[in-house]
Amino acid sequence: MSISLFDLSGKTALITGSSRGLGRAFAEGLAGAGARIILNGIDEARLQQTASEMQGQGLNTLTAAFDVTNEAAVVAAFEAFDRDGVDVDILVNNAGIQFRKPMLELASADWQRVIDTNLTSAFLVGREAAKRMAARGFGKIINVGSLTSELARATVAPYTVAKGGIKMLTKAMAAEWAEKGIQANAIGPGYMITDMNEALLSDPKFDAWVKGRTPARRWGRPEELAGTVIYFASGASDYVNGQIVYADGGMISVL
Ligand code: GCO
Repeated sequence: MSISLFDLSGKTALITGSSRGLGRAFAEGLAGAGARIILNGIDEARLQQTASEMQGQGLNTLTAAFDVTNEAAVVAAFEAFDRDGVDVDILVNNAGIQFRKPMLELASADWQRVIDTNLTSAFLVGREAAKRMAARGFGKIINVGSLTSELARATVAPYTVAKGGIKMLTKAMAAEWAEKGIQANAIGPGYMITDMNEALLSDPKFDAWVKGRTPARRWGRPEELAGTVIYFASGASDYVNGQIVYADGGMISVL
């Protein structure tokens, strides 16, 4: 097996929501495999900080600050890539927020905000990327799902619905875009050590539940997801489409 199957040299990867958390881990992993990285977020200063840190590690990193929930901003961002001669070969639809509240108390605006950020953005950015990937006959789209792509947990309904939608959007992308040379797949992270999960990590009862419910008996580290994303971004997965791989310490596989 040639290791070059996983070599991303000469490829450019756009990772949405990548100034921190899982998105940053995906960016660093793909950069480590040779890809040029375009970081995305809405906070330009934070993006620049992350880009400077990655450039300091010798990683080829650009930034593109735009709101992935704003269709006009997404279209404009890709038009700018076109003008600059930047081909997005790999797209990681990672942007996402969490909002924990029982549905009986949930405002529709909060519901909509989560759906827009965690699901609709993957369609908006995926569509613009796929238009250009199809013209070149090549593209890799990796959507970021969750354990909640399969199982529901109380108080995170909009997140769960969005992540379930991510799994099926991935299959819909495969249905329409595989013949155009695009492979669309998804990763389903387990309970990971991230800022988004700080409230859970600092709750002794929840921490104990995660460790008891996960066969690996621990939370995951963001950098542990890099291998799965590199696999889906590389030539190693050219005949894989519409799949979701759970990197979750085994949680989704056991009662
Ligand atoms: C929660 C967590 C989860 C994890 C992850 C699990 O409130 O249950 O935020 O949603 O972040 O998505 O796969």
